[in-house]
Amino acid sequence: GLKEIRKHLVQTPLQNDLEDLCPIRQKILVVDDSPLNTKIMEAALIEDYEVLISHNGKEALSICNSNDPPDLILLDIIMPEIDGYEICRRLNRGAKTKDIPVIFLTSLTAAKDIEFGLTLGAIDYITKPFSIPIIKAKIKNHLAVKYYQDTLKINTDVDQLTQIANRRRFDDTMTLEIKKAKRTGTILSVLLLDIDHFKFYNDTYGHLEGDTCLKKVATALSATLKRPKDLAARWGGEEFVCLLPNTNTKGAQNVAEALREAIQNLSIPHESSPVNEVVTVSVGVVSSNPMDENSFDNLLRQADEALYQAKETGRNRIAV
Ligand code: GH3
Ligand code: MG
Ligand code: MG
Ligand code: MG
Repeated sequence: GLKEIRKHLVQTPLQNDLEDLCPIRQKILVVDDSPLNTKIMEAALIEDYEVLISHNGKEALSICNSNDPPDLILLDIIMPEIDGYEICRRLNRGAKTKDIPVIFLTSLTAAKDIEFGLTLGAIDYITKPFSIPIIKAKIKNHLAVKYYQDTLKINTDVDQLTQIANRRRFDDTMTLEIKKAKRTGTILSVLLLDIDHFKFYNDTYGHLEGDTCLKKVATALSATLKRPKDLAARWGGEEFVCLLPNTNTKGAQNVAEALREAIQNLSIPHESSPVNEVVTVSVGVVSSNPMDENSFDNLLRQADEALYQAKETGRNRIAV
């Protein structure tokens, strides 16, 4: 899954060689109501992949919706209760599951069945009786593409240096959350954080130490946010932004103060800072008003104004 790849990307740069393209052990879910069929596939795949087995559609769907979804699904069509077509349809409808490749593995060999399976979004359709070596070769190719897609996805929404969300991911999430807040009549808050006198920090300790400091600050911000919907992102340079859905000004102030304190408690020495002997941040806080337009740009502009206030009134503090 994405988590595994992310870990790997941090450790080693991506290789171009196809053999090295899937350096992690990928996970395949085999769904078939016949235990004999799943045994055959498990035996064929277990050497190269982690194999999950499911004999019914409901269970298969819940595995795919878990926090540790498979990288590929081999899916039988004719099964009691939910059939393979319906499983494929539901996977494609779910935001979490729509990118999991599905290969149908079925005794339905009519052209219209094959066509139907493929129009539902399956990447391949294999008919029984099948050749194990051909299935293995197809799976390998499809998983290489999946790995490449996952890698691209991580690179588009994760900041390379700090490994937290990047600005693009923040923009997308914020756009969605503003809509949601309007629809549900809830308040969302945004925090804009800027490291105090970071230019002096670089001047004193060098850019490499500066980068290390940015990583520590980013990690601390992410770790300090408590709710699963909260998002910490790198806005650019030494500025960070936090999105707090369903959080009013009072709540946002508490979070901002907790973040400010968490950064100060990292105790990263900053001997040239006029504010404090350790690295600190200033934080601008803004909350949406259910009565207002609350455009993306408006909220960010207000957060920026609040941040400016925090800087002007002494730094290492929050302002609303
Ligand atoms: P203030 O308290 O007013 O925010 O002062 P400041 O020095 O932090 O503000 P300023 O915006 O003038 O400086 C930001 C510095 O952050 C300048 C730039 O060299 C540094 N910086 C931005 N991005 C990076 C980065 O990726 N790595 C490192 N090491 N430094 C960076
Ligand atoms: Mg069956
Ligand atoms: Mg700045
Ligand atoms: Mg700064």
